[in-house]
Amino acid sequence: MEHNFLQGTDFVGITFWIVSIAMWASTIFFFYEGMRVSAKWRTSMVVAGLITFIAAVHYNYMREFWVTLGESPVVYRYIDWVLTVPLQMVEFYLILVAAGAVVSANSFWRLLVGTLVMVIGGYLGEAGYLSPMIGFIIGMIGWAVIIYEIFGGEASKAASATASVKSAFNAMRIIVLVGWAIYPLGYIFGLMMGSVDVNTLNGVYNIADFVNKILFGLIIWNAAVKDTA
Ligand SMILES: *C/C=C(C)/C=C/C=C(C)/C=C/C1=C(C)CCCC1(C)C
Repeated sequence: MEHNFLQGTDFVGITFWIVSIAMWASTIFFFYEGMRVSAKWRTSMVVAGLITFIAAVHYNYMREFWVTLGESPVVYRYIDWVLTVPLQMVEFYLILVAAGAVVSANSFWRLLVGTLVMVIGGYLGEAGYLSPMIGFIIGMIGWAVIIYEIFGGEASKAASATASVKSAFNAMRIIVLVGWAIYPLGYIFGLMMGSVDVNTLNGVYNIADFVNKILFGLIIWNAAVKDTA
């Protein structure tokens, strides 16, 4: 029987469904909780909710694309990332400001340019405009710029801050270093092993998005609630 509904054997399709619903639920949670934290955290909570909201909309399309065609929803995935990854840098910047760090606009622009190079490099490699290897190298350069900036550069110096702001800042650094590392792994095992493995690629990306958007928002929420109390 031909139909376009999710099959119980389509495990990657199941992750698309779970992540899409989790993104909607987290969005409601972040917006709602944002109303009860202290004023200086509200923008951060709104941005966390915008990130999961943008992802939720794209996951609805990606899920249908995958279930119907069984192919990688490359364009939707990267439109999502080109919006949400820079927003995460905005979030990082907001935490720094809340932490009392003096961060120049230049530092913020370096973070932003790093994310764009990373995402555009990945897209060109995945969509076939460049070889997967060249796209990967460009993407890694962008990521390296971000890592340098938040571990060694100006944005690494969170000055006077409460314990909860400091722990939020550290957790965000770990997200960018460890949580984000899941994506290049998906790219390597999905695209660079001689043949394209769409299941590995999308399954790994879906798990990574769950960690880096929802867990990321929960870290900020946790700091905001503790700091408010
Ligand atoms: C919400 C979406 C997020 C946080 C997406 C993050 C994406 C990356 C960290 C992608 C990284 C990549 C490289 C470092 C190398 C080239 C391939 C990419 C684009 C997968």
